[in-house]
Amino acid sequence: MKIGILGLPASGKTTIFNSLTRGKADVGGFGATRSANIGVAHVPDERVDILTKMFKSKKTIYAEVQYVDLPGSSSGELFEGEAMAQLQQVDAILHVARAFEDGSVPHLEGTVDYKRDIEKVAFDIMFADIALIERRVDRLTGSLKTMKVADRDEATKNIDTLKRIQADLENGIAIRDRDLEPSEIKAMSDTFTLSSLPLLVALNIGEDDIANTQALEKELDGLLEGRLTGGAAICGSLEAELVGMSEEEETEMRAGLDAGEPGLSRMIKVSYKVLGLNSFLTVGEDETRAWTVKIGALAPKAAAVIHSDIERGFIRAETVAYKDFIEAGTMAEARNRGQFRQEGREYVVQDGDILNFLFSV
Ligand SMILES: Nc1nc2c(ncn2[C@@H]2O[C@H](COP(=O)(O)OP(=O)(O)OP(=O)(O)O)[C@@H](O)[C@H]2O)c(=O)[nH]1
Ligand SMILES: [Mg+2]
Repeated sequence: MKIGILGLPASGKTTIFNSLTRGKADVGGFGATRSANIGVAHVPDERVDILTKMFKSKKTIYAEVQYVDLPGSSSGELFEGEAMAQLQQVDAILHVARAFEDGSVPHLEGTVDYKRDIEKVAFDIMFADIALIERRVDRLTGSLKTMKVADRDEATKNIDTLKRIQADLENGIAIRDRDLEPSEIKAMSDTFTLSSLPLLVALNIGEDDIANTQALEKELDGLLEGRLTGGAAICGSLEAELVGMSEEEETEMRAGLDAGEPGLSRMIKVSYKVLGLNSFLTVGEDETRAWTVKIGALAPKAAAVIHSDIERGFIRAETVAYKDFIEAGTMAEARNRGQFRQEGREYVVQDGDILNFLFSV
């Protein structure tokens, strides 16, 4: 899973990217990020920590989310050059919206107003799509003349469909908010669009607002009514400070602030939910590990995440739900309780399943 970070100049994109990925990219504002920063965040997962201890695993590996901090332009143009090329590779967009007040950091619009900025970026995304679809329609229309008659009908239909989607975008309907009909999916298949991607918002709040986090997130949820959207409030400057600390120092500092669950953890969890992802777990002396699958994935698809050979030679999966395993305390007891199950190809993997695949190649 890969998430592209964008937002207005100096909204704190790189600051939040650094905290998510424990990176050290240059911050500064107004064009400080000239080329994309790419990094990986670990998905915090207490289950992985607990299982590591129980199995005395030598290694602990968390699920990962890749973040790309997109280069911006000082004029606030979001979709030019390298940024656009990077966006074609992402599974979701993360908009960093500035909510912190700081006189020493200028704002493109002169004032801090995250509602306005969230609306503007959502609008810009749709506006970019209108241009992308227009270009596609022009190209298709241009090629009609030289097309075989048999293909022309189909192409004409696709053009009409694209124009309909464009008209809806002009009326403020993002592609992620539509139920695409099969004909629409087909017409769109060669057209890259941005408003079809899930849209996440990280509200970059000031330190004064940390105590207000819950109320702000509630408000943010109200602003993000559309489908495939979600958000969290993060205090960029605090998180940036914490990245440099040891784990003990960090825990102590967070406890002192009464900030609750770190915004970064919530952000990653919201991303998981909006993208429709689950984690399954594998355990053993060598390693305890979390893996990412799409909700609804069948056992062989989950096996493929580990290795294509395991999917190819899939025989069956042995599984116990994390919760059941913890209650039972050992695999043997889970077996006694009938909670250690054998599942076949049609099994739909659940979040928190501890899985072992039997396969032969
Ligand atoms: N007070 C305060 N300052 C912040 C916060 N987050 C970022 N900043 C400051 O805002 C400035 C811009 O931060 P960056 O993270 O570089 O912002 P950016 O969006 O990546 O900027 P560009 O890549 O240049 O568009 C820096 O001086 C940061 O230190 C915050 O939560 N509070
Ligand atoms: Mg930056």
